[in-house]
Order: sequence, then C-alpha cells, then structure tokens
Amino acid sequence: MKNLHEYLKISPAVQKALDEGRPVLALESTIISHGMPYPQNLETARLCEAEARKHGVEPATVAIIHGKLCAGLTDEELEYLAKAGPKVAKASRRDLPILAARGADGATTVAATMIVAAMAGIRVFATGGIGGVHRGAEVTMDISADLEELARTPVAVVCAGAKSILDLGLTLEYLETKGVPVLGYRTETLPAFYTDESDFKVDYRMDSPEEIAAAVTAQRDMGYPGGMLITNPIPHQYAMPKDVIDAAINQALAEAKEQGVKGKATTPFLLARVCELTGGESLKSNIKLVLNNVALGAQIAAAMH
Ligand code: PSU
Ligand code: MN
Repeated sequence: MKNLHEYLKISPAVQKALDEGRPVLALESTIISHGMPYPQNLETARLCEAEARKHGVEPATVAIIHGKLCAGLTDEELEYLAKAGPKVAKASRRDLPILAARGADGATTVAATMIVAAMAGIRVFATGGIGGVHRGAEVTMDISADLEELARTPVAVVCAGAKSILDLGLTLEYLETKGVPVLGYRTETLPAFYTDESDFKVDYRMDSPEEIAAAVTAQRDMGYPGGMLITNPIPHQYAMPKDVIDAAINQALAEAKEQGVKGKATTPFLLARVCELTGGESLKSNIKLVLNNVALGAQIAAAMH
C-alpha cells in the first residue's frame, strides 16, 4: 500500500514554513482555471500569493499536477493552469482518486482544496466564493460538494459570501444543519459576493482577525470534524450596483436553463456569462474581493501562531 506522502506533494517553501511553525494560507485553483479568464486569472493568482507574503504568511496554492496533490505551486505551474483554463479538469472531492491514479492534472475547487490543505496540516484557506445550494435545487438537487466538505474537514474558509447565482437562504439552512459556523467579519449581514450585503444574517459577527483565530483554534483543539465559514464583505467602493448584478445573474440563470447546462459546468458557465453581461465589471469586483479575502485569511493564519 502507498502511504499518503506518495500522493501529497508539499512545495519546499510551504514545507519549510510548516517545519518552522510559520503561518501558511491555502489558496484554490479552480478560480484560476474556471473562475476567471486569462490573463486576469494569472495576474490575480500571483497577486494573491504576494498579498499573503506581505503579511508574513506563506501561500500554498493547491492543484493536482501529474496526479500529485500539490500544496504550493511554482510560477510555471500557476501559468500552466491559467493558460489551460477550462481544459484542465475541475477537481472536487469525487475526482481526487481518479486524477491521482491516472497521473492527471486538476484544478481544485473549495472542497478539494480543503481536503489537500487538511492533509498538509494547513488550517486556513482564502478564496473568492464558495459553491452552495443552487437556485431550484429543490428540483435539480444541485448542492455544491463544498458545503459537505465544510461539514467534515477542519479548515476555515474565508470568502466574500455566496453569490446570488445561489439560493442564499437555502445555503445558510444547509450549513446550519451540518453544524458549520458562519461568521461575518465586521458585519451582521451575509455578504453576497459582488455586493456587501444581502437580506440574510450571519451566525456571529467578529471584528478582528484575532477573534476569528480564537474560534478556529477552539474548533481545532476540540478535535471534532468540520470547518468554519468566514464571510468578508467586498470593500464598498468595489461593490457592484445591486440592480446591475441582479439583472446579469438572472439573465445568465435563464440562459443556463435554456441551454441545459448541468452539474459541474453550471458555476463556471454562470461566472463567465455574468462577466460578459457586465462588460467585465464583475471581474474587476471579483479580483478586488479575492485579494481582500487573502489579506484577512493571512491575518487569521498569522493570529493562530
Ligand atoms: N464561485 C466563484 N468563483 C469560483 C467558484 C465559485 O465565485 O471560481 C468555484 C470554486 O472553486 C468552488 C466551485 O469551489 O466553483 C464550486 O463549484 P460547484 O458549484 O460545481 O460545486
Ligand atoms: Mn453543482
């Protein structure tokens, strides 16, 4: 039998940080390959790594390269994923063993990134948005594996809330059932990704990275399975006007339905259409909110040390 370390590849820089007890922040790669177009995806991936380092935190971008579950990528690997885009497999929990056995490549979703982060001993992860319960899920049963992962894997995920391509109310209900704490950074209101508010409340408001780190540490020390969702509103000056983004999302959802878009293609389809329909404005907001999440994630990771 092979042991875990024959599948897991931790980069020298990440391994060194872990060995020295310095903070590490996980980053995902589906956002690079499927979440943003080239070249903005590559620029953003590099800026995210630089932002983490600015806070004294080692970034560990996660992906599957030649069948290895990688925590920490080289710049060549980032560039490869950014240029390949949707040609690379979008890899969630179910895909990891197949890609590993085949020696194939994959860009990891929030769920798969959490799995690899946990294997590597990384507790904090920053991204843009998570998957959730899709609108119409009462018929389609389209509920992202990200939610199930938050229920079972001990990694804290910093995101900008859930976008209204999802059913925000049902997403919160699902997280409540699964026992996942939903925190709001300096807000009582669940942020909605492109906008800094929604009609929904978070479970707990927290006003400092230290307060969040204390909650993540308590969850870790208790040792029972499960992660935490930290929602961080997009800075107001970068938020989209609600009517503009709502119109684009509604049109993208109608087109997805018309064209019979299903399964793992749904989220990338909606993100790309919303970007086109807003003339690239949604992409600018997306980049700003991701960097804002990396900054908070890095401060939380640093405060845990
Ligand atoms: N939301 C975004 N950008 C993204 C994603 C979600 O704003 O790139 C990606 C993340 O990798 C997330 C995945 O884990 O989509 C969810 O896909 P699905 O809905 O198929 O579970
Ligand atoms: Mn889905």
